[in-house]
Amino acid sequence: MGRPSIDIFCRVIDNFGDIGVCWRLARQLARSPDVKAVRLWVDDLHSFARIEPRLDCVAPAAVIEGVTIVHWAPSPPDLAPHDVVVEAFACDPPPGYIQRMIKQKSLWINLEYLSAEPWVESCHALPSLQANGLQKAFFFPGFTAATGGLLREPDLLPERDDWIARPALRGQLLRDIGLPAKHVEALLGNTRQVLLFAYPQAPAAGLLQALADDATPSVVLVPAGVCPDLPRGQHRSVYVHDMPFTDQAGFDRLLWSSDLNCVRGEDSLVRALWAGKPMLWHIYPQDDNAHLIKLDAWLAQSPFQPLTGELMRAWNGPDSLGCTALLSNALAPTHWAEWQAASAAWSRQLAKLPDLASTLIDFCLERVTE
Ligand code: TRH
Repeated sequence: MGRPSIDIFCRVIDNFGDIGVCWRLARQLARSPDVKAVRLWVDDLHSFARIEPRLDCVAPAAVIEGVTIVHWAPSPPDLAPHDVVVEAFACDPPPGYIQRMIKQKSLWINLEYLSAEPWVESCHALPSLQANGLQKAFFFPGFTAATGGLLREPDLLPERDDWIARPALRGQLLRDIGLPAKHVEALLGNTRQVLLFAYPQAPAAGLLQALADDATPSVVLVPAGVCPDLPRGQHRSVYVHDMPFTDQAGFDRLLWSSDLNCVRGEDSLVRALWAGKPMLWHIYPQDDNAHLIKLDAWLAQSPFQPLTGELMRAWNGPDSLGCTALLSNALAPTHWAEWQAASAAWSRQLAKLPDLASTLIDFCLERVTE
């Protein structure tokens, strides 16, 4: 068995989740001694640069952390395909490239979106012989051992614990995102830190109300452009800070150090799970409310109390007042302690499962010879 070389194709549909997942996966694959080379094809370098400031948007190709980045422009370069070609979220590699994959007998993998729905287990890793003779497999991330798992770097949790143990690093990060000194001091004391990353329709006003009604003061960190209707600045005991986008490492650290993480999409959800703190998931909205089925499937796998599930559903609905009432309940000491314990326990439990990059490499090693 030889070490496979791997291509990843990423089309940015909207937001940052597509490139967020692909970039984490590409870096982890490139660090693996079992992988020969990794190339990431991306159609939208500007979105990529928002979460990876080392990227030069005008350069046609770059190498960062061992990953060769290729701009997937309308006329992409005629490169020879690697042993394995991962298309993220059915993004369709260019037709000329697929023709070359046939000659090369590349293994074709479609990396699917994350879902906790039960059918995922029976579809994960299913092969499908294409009319052109290529083998294609459907690879599903997931929350159980019968799926491809979740993205998690090998040292992530020890790294997290080490970083949390050093408050000076946290203070520096908060200063780096422009938080005024008195709020940095407050957060290093007993003030609650909330990270707010949600879609524009989230009942963020309800969150603000519940936090302001609570005895503990809060600082809410909101990435630029997120929840645009939520006023920034001081509101009673809550300070809402508009922060610049950080790279993914900085984003993870903000999640690790927050008391409450409001996340959205799929990559920030997974990273909030690794933070092991109470979280509110604002799931990516889909037609016919298909996302609410996914939310329920995820809640069914979670260790959360029914009240937390109710809160999570309210966070994904339009009722700001209802959300305030449920969140105020959840912030009350007994429920809050339960929520914290359940979040930490789920994080530990999920971390015992194989991670997505490792299951993908094992899958490829079984099928690719040098
Ligand atoms: O940006 P998103 O809303 O992406 C969405 C979802 O992935 C959704 O499932 C998909 O269908 C849709 O795009 C097309 O949310 P997500 O998935 O959490 O991705 C955000 C990424 O941005 C994640 O990798 C973290 C990163 N990020 C930073 O690196 N720095 C930051 O400051 C912020 C706010 C985010």
